Amino acid sequence: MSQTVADHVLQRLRDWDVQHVFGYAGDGINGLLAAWERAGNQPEFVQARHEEMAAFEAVGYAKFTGRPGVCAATSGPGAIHLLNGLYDAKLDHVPVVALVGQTARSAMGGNYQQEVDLTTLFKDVAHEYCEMVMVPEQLPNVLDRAMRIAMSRRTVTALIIPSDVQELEYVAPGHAFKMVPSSLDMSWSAPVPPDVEIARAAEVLNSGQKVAMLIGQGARGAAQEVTETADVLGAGVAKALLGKDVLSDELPWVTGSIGLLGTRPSYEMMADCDTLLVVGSNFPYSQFLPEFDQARAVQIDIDPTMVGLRYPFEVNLVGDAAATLRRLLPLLDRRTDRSWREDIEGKVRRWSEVMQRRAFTAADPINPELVFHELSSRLPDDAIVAADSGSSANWYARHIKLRGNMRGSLSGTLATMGPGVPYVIGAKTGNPHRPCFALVGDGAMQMNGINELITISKYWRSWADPRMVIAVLHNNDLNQVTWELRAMGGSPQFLPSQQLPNFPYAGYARSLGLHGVLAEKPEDVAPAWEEALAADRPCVVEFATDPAVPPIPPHATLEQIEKAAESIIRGDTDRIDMVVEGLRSKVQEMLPGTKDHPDQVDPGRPLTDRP
Ligand SMILES: Cc1ncc(C[n+]2csc(CCOP(=O)(O)OP(=O)(O)O)c2C)c(N)n1
Repeated sequence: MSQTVADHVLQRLRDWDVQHVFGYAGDGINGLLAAWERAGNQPEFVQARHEEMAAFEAVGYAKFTGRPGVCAATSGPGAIHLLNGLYDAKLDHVPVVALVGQTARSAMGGNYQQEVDLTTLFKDVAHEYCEMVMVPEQLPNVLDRAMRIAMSRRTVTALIIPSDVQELEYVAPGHAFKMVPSSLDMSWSAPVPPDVEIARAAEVLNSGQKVAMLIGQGARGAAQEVTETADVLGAGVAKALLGKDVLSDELPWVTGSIGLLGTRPSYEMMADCDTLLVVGSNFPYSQFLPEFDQARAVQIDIDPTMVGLRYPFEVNLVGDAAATLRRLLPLLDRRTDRSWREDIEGKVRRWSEVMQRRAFTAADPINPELVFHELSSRLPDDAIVAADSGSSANWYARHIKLRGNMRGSLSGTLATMGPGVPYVIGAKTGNPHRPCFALVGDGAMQMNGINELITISKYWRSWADPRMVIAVLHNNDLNQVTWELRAMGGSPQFLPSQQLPNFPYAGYARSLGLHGVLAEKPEDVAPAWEEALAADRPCVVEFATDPAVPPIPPHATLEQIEKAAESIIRGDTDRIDMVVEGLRSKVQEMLPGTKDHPDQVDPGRPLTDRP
């Protein structure tokens, strides 16, 4: 029986074992939609509320399954809507393939309805591969290349298929001049640097006494090798946010996140080390790495275009993290003096106590740090966690202890608002047995999360484990930016841009047939999590959190907090509690049991009393 081009596209996606396509309809892809109907919805078309959400869902799917995400949208407006999600994939190095429609060939160039120059529009986001299908014989070659390039370069590729081409009869490329046949098979190999380069790296790493390691998502699959290397070198390991789930946060020498959202032990380890080993990380903020002349440094990265950035590395090894570390390990000298590592472990212990105290510091009404602290110990072993951009990214970075098989991610590089809810929809689509958690601000919920709850209500009954928890930090404020305004310029809060209208998140979830819980006081936080975890369906937990709790960077000084306080005095409309909360959080780090008073800790003592 004859096939249309659209039938062939879906057939080829199935051949690539693509099981889901996240998308939204439109007449620019009507040919594909008709083919989907004929194909019995294989691969399954997962309908988002908005094409940007479809793209985020493809990114979440790819991040949490390791398989390429595929999304589809109509020509013109649908294709334009995909873009932000596609940039999120590109910047976080996630394989996503976009299939978009285009006006019919006969109308092209005629200023026709919905005609947008999609090749130019997608040329940046899909710069490694962006092709228009003009005749059937281009397939399967262009689709195979789109899949292969997205996977091998961990990037975005796009296929633009004009609407009339979708409905043409499919004709395979012939054994002839100017025909390009294609095949599916592909084997993966892990590059390893030459021995002589590995020996150069070993010389650098053996020369110092105080070794700091930084790992990112490129170290995924190398947890064992990273652990052994850190052990031999007596090193501590900091994690860039996208690599947070690579190594357990419960290991005593793991200092946790780094950067503005990072921990104090990571900050101090980088400030004091004499040697640096970076594995699979493109962490951009070099001010959180050692001073340029302070440490001898080695980098390992699989991508030759990404080495040598961020720090004056002496040796840049291009190779797979696990395979390269395995070659490196026999050349490394075991450090017999363990005092550097013991010092790091002590700082990690004390930081954990500080975080506990910060979580239990009083706020009005709920301290957001308490919300994350109470979730951390309750996360099931196979949990998948996504944080949105906003203050929740800070609390996710510092308070959530990922361990074992858990996975976690966020928009690490684009840092866009809005991926929290669609990421877990993508995660759940690919991992229907795993409980998923989205940690989202009220601004991000109002931007798009609320709408995507409708998508959850449409699909949740098909999930093997229906547990999906959407936690909303209801603070009526675009809080992260409010604090950035305060910290950077000491500028007062600009209410027309920062204040958010009220919305009943839990009530709205209930109206959709989901579970909804409202936590209004600190005592409600733990029971709210318990209720959400025990729910027989997806649940929105709305926490009435205090916008006055500052996401303080690890190196913030009391003077900087005072500067923020100044903005309030100069006209910031928020309560004077801002000053009090900021100072109080900082003071938690100075209390007995912290760096200055290591021996007098009482971690069990909740500091719930207000001054
Ligand atoms: C698409 C997009 N728009 C704007 C921003 C800038 N931005 C970063 S965080 C943030 C505030 C987020 O507010 P909310 O979701 O309420 O979380 P909160 O910080 O209050 O916890 C804004 C506006 C962004 N990163 N992405």
